[in-house]
Amino acid sequence: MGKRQFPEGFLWGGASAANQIEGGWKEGGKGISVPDTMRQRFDENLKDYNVQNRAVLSEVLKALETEDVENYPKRHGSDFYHHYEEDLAELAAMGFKCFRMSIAWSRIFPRGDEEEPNEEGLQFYDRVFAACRKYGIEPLVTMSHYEMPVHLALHYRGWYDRRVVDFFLRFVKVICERYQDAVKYWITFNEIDSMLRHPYTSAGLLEECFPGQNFEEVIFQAMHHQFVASALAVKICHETIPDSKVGCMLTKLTYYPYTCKPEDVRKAQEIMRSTYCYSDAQVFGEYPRYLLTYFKNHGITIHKEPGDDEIMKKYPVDFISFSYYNSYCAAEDGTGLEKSGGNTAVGYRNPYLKSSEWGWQIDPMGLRISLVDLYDRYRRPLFIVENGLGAKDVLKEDGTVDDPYRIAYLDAHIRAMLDAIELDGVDLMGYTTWGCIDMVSESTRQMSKRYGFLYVDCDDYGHGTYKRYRKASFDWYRRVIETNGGCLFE
Ligand code: BGP
Repeated sequence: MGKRQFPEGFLWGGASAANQIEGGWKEGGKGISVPDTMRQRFDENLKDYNVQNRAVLSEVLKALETEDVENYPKRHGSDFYHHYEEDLAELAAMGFKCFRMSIAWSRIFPRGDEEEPNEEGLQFYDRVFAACRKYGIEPLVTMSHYEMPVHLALHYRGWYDRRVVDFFLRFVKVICERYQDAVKYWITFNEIDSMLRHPYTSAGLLEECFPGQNFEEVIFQAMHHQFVASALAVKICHETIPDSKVGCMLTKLTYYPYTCKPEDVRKAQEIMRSTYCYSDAQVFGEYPRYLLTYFKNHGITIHKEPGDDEIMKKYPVDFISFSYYNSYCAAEDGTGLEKSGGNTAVGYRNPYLKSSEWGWQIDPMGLRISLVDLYDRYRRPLFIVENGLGAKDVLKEDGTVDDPYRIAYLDAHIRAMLDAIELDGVDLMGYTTWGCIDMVSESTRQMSKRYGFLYVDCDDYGHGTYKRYRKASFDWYRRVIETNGGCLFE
């Protein structure tokens, strides 16, 4: 093999989400969003691997009565709202080709059901995209990253209500038209599959709002609405921005059989299928037969409007994007096995792998396996839009942060990506590491679970100067991008 390098034009960069990075929760006419109502959970045992339990209505209502920012970390984020210019300059200094971000729905439609958008919110993103352009950074924009206006969750019961599809499409139309010259790459819903694991975050669904109903059926109904909305968002995007590329996004949950016992292998297959079914629907444009079988066996009935099937079929996605952090083990009978945590899911601990401080098992080979599985299944370009290591970094007195553990993690995953491209023939468009600037964690809402190349001086309660400091990984990643990955093989 000759000199090892990533393909020309590979989109190197980093990723973020408005609700975790922006702060400015009430500025510029922004409405209150679902994540603004989510309290910190530092007092809980975060290692009990049950960090994504379901939200409760009374807690949400309580949140709406308080201006407290300390205990509602998504309200302060990393204050990107006021730091975007310097942040993008720093990302450009690292050589970023691409920056994944989301547009907060509640900045554009504060309640979600207005007829007209909030001009001030639109202007904020005008400025962000202008800065991206200035630095030659291609934005990759998620239309919905766990951040619906809370009004839609409480007054319409979230994505269960069909009218929310129309509200969302109004938002999509507005942002596609407004940013047609600025944004070419789009993602419709972040981790669409996560709705089953955290229905309030993903779809504004609170169980108490559906008394007497089968809540799983409610979730699948909301999921159907997101499938239709996603397909129509692809349509709007393609019609408004002819050279645009639109992707779906899934949580890549990679499960291995705990042993070679056929029962364990079957169990792993079952779980893997249950994560693929959402991308199957968005790529093949129809419900996979095994999901329909599941509905039948569990008495789940989805209401479809006439034309929904045709819409899903007609507007599939252009690429498949996904998050990958770790792998899991599956066993038919888990008695006596130790659990391990991960990106919104739980599995059994793999004795061959090490874990992060949050118990997520580190597995670069699992990324290569995931890439091959996805590419063989879909034969469409893939985009890794989240990957990284959440760790407790220490800012030293001289303003430096040593994070060799992060460099080691990313190094190994990037090598696995290149193996997938060069040895396994996978078509990979790009790589945006998660949380390139430190931001509030999604699952634990901690600031101290850091992923970035830039350290943000802010603690779990939002106290600090919010000043940014380059970590050791900053220069390392700059070199990786500069050499198109080549420096890893020198
Ligand atoms: C994904 C989400 C991100 C993100 C990431 C890391 O599920 O799309 O929003 O935060 O996981 O998870 P955490 O922040 O919980 O460590």
